[in-house]
Amino acid sequence: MNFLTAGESHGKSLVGIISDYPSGIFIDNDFINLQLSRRQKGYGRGGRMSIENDRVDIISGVRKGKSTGSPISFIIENRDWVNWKDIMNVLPREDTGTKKEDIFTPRPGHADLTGVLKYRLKTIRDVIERSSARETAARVCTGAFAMIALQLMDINIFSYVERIGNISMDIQPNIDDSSIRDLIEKSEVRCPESQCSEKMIQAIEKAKKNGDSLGGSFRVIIKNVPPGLGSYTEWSRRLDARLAYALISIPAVKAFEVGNGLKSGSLSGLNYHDEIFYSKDKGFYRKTNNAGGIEGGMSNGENIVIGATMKPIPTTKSGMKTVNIINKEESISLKERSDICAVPSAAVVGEAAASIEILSAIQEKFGSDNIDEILENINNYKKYIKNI
Ligand code: EPS
Repeated sequence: MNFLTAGESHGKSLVGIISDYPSGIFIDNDFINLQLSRRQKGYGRGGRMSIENDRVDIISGVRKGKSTGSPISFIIENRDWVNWKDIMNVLPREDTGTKKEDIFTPRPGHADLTGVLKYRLKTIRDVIERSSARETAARVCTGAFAMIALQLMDINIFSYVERIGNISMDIQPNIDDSSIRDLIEKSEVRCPESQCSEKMIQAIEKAKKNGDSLGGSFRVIIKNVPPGLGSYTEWSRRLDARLAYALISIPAVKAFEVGNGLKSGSLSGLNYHDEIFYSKDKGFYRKTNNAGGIEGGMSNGENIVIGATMKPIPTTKSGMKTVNIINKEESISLKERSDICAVPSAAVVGEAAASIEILSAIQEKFGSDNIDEILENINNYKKYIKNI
């Protein structure tokens, strides 16, 4: 599947177009809306989230509840738009001359300065409307379509937050524990360890008091992926590289990891690599998963475990030193309403981004027109592997 998103943070709405989505899939609007609401949650979010109530409005590609194979298009309305109608007017009109419209003090760490230079824009407003992480609502919506398809293949995805600021989980949780997903969803920071969740919330509170912001790390787990998605044959087909692209493109994400990738450089080969075993009912399997379910750029049949680190949000209440782009005088950076910490939301976006890549890789291997055809091909492949 391919997709394109459009829309400004305070424009009328966000828009998405998905092409090459298989036909014959029942599209559950409630499920999509649930994913949109999960993205809106998380301790540390700013005032915008109490204005919005993100809901999908499907425009095409679905008839009588089922995908038809035609391009799917959807809209997510921005409720806040009513407060921005003049500033965001698409028709020619006079500048409002307000502080909200005429922004000249770029935030260190944001797209502000380079965006203005690159597109020859007169105000930073033109940059931040699109570079805003609000775009990720459209990505979560697209990802929800992918998840619906993946569920039919018994592939499921979840995420958790392992670090916020300098608070991190001491040990990795048991991702095969059936209660873990409940613990994650119950935590306001998507951390399965309750004491750690509390400490993370306190850290966010402290940052808020200091007019500061926080980043952190999250992990995305994808279970029951058949071996052989992606390929070692060409650089652009490597599944780990594609997942890296999907996660790094989430605003503010600065680092990506597959399994124990960050530690891999400090371990010896004998200690890092996952030994291979065989049993009649499991087939080929590993007892460890340092590779995060990907070897040679292909899924190997184990859980896919990927991680990403998000930098602290560049909009801070205190502001930072910057230069006014008009008079070139030293100044303090733009102070707009923003989040203090959005790592829990980024984790939900990570699930969506990974789902899109996994479904695309499934379609490459097993076909893309119709869901029944894809499921038949997967079953045949699984039978072949079992009887090998
Ligand atoms: C966001 C909407 C934005 C920000 C945030 C994410 O709304 P507003 O700018 O109106 O407060 O809360 O975006 C950023 C942190 C950013 O740097 O752009 C959302 O819907 O996720």
